[in-house]
Amino acid sequence: MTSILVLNGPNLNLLGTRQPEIYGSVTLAMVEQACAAHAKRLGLDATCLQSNHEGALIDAIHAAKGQHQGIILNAGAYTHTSIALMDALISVEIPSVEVHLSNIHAREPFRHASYIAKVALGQICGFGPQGYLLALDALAAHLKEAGAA
Ligand code: CA2
Repeated sequence: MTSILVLNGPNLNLLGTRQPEIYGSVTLAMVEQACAAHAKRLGLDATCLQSNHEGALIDAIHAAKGQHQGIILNAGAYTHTSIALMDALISVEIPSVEVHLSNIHAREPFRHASYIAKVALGQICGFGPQGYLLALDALAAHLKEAGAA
């Protein structure tokens, strides 16, 4: 079965516990549950992982090769800093979609730039947890079009 890796980066384990005015009140466990259910509706399998460590995120991307056909990545603050994460995505050649809960372009200027956007199929931001489901839709359509699902 076509499998999607849903990868969340630093501090996203705190989702639903702090700063609800920016990130809402839904927990990461709820987001992951919604991803699994939506993937099933699309005939896909979703594996969800979260790490606060850049190297662990890179390892997860490397390990995705041959296991997952698509990656959904909310790299948190590493989005704006990590050439290493960008290089990892390039190296595995797995189509990816970048997700952010908040509209990073309506926030501080340092959040406007993304290394992930340079190598992802596209970026979805500002729709809260719904963004992950939109990303699943986008990857499902892309993989179908590419004959990979
Ligand atoms: O909007 C997003 O999804 C972000 O990736 C979230 C990152 C931020 O650095 C990016 O610029 C945009 C921060 C994640 C922090 O998550 C928390 C969630 C709840 C409470 C505290 C932090």
